[in-house]
Amino acid sequence: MPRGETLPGAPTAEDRIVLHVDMDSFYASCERLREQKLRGEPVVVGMGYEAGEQSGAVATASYEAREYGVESAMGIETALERLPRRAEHPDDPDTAYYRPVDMEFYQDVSADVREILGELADTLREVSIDEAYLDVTERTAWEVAEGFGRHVKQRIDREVGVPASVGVAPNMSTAKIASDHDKPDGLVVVPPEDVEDFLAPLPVADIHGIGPVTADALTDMGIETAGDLAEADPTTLRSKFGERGDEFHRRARGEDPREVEPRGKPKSLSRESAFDGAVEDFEAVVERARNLAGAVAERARRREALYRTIGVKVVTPPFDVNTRAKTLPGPVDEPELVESIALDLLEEFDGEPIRKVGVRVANLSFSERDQTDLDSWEYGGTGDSGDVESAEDGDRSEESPRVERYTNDQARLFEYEPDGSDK
Ligand code: DCP
Ligand code: MG
Repeated sequence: MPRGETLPGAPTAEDRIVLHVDMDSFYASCERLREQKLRGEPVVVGMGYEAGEQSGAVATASYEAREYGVESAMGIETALERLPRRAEHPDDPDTAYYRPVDMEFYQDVSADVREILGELADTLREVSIDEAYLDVTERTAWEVAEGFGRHVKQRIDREVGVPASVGVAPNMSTAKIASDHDKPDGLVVVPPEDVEDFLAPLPVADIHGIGPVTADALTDMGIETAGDLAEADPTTLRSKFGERGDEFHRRARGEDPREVEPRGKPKSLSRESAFDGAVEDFEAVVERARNLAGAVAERARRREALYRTIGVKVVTPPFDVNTRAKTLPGPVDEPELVESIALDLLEEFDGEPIRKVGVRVANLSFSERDQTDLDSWEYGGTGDSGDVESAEDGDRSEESPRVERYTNDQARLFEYEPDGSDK
C-alpha cells in the first residue's frame, strides 16, 4: 500500500523509525579506553586467557587485528601464530596486545552507553552487552534520521569514549543489518522506500533467521541473495521449509512486525561454559561449575533477584543436554547454596565425558513493585536447548553463523539470560 493510504491512527511499519546500535570490537574498545597505548594498534581480548599463556579463545579482536585473520572464537594459540605478542617483540608492528576478558569493566562501560541510549529512545531494548534497539519514531523523522544517528554515535563517543555502528530502518531486522553494513564506525540509514533495494543484493545468510544450513539449502535451490528470496515462489518455499518459508519470504522483503519492547524481568539467570572438546577430568568440571555458580549468584544479587530453584546443565557427547534442578521451600539469596547444590547435582556425572557445563537459578522473585513485570514477561528463546545464543535474544536464530563460532569456542563464558523458559 502506498504511503498516505493508510487509515489515520493505524500504525504501519512505515510509521516507525528503529535504530540499532552495535559497539565496534567492544571488549577491545573498552581496553583501549583505559590503556591509551592500545589505540590504533592490534588488540586481542581472550576469554580464559591469562597474560603470557596460550590458553583460551579470542572473545574479540580489534579491526587492526582482524586484518591478520584473527577473529572471535579462534583459539589464542592460533591467534598468536598470526599475531605474536607485542610484549615479546616490542619493535615489530605485526604483533598485537593481548588482554584477558574483564567482564566487570565491560559491564560498567555498557551501563554508561545504555544510560545515553535510554535518554535518546522512546523505548529501548538491550540485546546484549554491546547491542540495543531504539524506537526513535517520536524523536526524529526520516528526513533528518541520518543526523539523529550521527548524534547517537557522537554522544557515545564523547561521553563514554567507545566507537559504535548505527543502523536506522523502519524495523528491527533491517536496522540490525544496516548497523552491520559499514562497520566499524558505520552509520547506515535505510528509509522505508529503500528497504527492498537495500536488502536485495545481500546474501541470504544476512537475513535474520537464516543460518548456514538454511543458506546452503537455499543456494541449492538457486536462491543466493535476499532479492532472489524475495522473488522466490512462496509455495516452493513453504513446501521446503514449512511456515519458516513464509517467514523467510517476508523478511527478505524487509517485513518485520516486531516492536521494540523493553526487556522484562528474566525468569531465570544462567551461565554456561564450554570445554575445548569433551573433558573427562571431573575436577576441572567442578572447578568450572564453582566459578559459574559464583557468577550466577552474583548476577542475581546485582539484579536484586531471589531464587527458589538451583540447577545445572551438563552437555555430554555428542550433544546431549542434561538438566537437573532442586527447588527450595522458599526464595533465597545465598551464593554458597548455589555452589553446594550445583556441585551436588553434578556428582551424578562424575566419570562421564563433558563438553559443557552450566549453572542456573530460576523461580526468581523481585521486589513487589516488579512482580507484574515478572508475570508479564514473555520470551521466545529456548534457554535450555543448549544453543547459548538463542536465549540472548529472540533476535538471533538457532542457525545464525555465530552459533557455529560459539560452539567451537573453547571457554566462552556466555550469559544466556534471560531465557524465559522456567522449567
Ligand atoms: N564475544 C565473545 N565471543 C564471541 C563473540 C563475541 O565473547 N564468539 C564478545 C566480545 C565482543 C562482544 O561479545 O566484543 C560483542 O560481540 P560482537 O559480535 O558485537 O563483536 P564486537 O563488538 O567485538 O565486534 P563488532 O565490531 O563486529 O561488533
Ligand atoms: Mg559489537
